[in-house]
Amino acid sequence: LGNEGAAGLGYPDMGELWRGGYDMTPAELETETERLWQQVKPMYDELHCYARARLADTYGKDKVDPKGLIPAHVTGNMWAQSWEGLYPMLEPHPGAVSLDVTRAMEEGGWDPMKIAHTGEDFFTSMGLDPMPETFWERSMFEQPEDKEVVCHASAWDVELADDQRVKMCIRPTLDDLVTMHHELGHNYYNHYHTDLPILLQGGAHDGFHEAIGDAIALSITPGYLNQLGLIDAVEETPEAVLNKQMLDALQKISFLPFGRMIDQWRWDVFSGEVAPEDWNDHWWKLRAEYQGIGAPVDRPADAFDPGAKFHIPANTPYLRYFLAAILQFQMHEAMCAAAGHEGPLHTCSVYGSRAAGEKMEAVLSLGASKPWPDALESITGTREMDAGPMLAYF
Ligand code: X8Z
Ligand code: ZN
Repeated sequence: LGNEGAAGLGYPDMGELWRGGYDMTPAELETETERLWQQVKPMYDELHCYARARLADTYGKDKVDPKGLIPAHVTGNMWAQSWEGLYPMLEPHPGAVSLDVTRAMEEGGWDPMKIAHTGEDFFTSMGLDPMPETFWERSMFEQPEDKEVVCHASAWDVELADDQRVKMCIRPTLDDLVTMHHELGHNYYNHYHTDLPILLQGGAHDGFHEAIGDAIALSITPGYLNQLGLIDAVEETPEAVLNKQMLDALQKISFLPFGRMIDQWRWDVFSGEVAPEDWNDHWWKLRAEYQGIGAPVDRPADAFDPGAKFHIPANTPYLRYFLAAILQFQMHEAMCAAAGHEGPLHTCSVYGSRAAGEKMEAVLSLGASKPWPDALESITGTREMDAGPMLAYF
């Protein structure tokens, strides 16, 4: 059905339509995606190598092959898309620094409203507007008890008239604190491009929309967490730094091949290159090729495992998250430079920096009114997506 709609708009299939939104040809976008993936792949390979070795030590070589695929179910994430659940096992220097923010949040009474207000406070500390009053009245911050809802977090601009809302089932975890910033990133983009003509209300490309809140959340450093009272004062020992870098890697680096493969699979499905009877096998082939992840058990012929990932039944394109994973470090680096940060990138928090806020506002206000390289240039000074800052961060 999607392909029929795409054909009506003059595209060969829905994959080409999706790849058509990046100010370049669909084919160029494929090349660009592969270029970025090759830039970060060596870093992912190292993380994968370390993880599978430690997993093999823990569970035994008969369960995890130290030279093979990591079984999907041991990562602590339903889709093996990020591996922070493995942190306690992979912590390089056990006990060198306590990063158990989730426990502190549970004990410190971090309810959904406190998490939402902490998120907004970050943006306003940079001189950005507060969210409209209606945001607080009309959002869903908690899982309701009296009805079923889709808990996958989302941000909404109802009627494109600055009626900003989030729909989340916020729990007191570091993960949800970060996701709160992610969603607010969408709301802030919407808010700042609200005066543009409707066709120009959007991100410079969809990866920009996904990157804004994450770029802000990269400033949730140990120093900032300490300011929030969520961890003890941190000493920057090499061991403590390495532990924090491992936690970051398990969230950010582990995600890269997942972000890359989801739409590779859909591009192949929509183009008809893979027949319906091979859809599930192709899924696991790409999981192995990109992520080095294997199915926990043999999959039956009639399985449809992609259907378990929200964005597949929701028909939400996914390449945006791969691009955002890289772009957010470019934005972070640029905001840190504006804020006058000195020292390694991973120690930078732009909390309270108006100069960084101005950089951010410049991109947000452009919406989709200029080709994305112009928007990127306005914040970073470069017109190319580049994993350099991500590599520098790690
Ligand atoms: O779907 C999301 C956001 C909503 S746009 C919560 N994300 C992807 C996912 O959960 O799979 C954010 C990171 C990747
Ligand atoms: Zn998002």
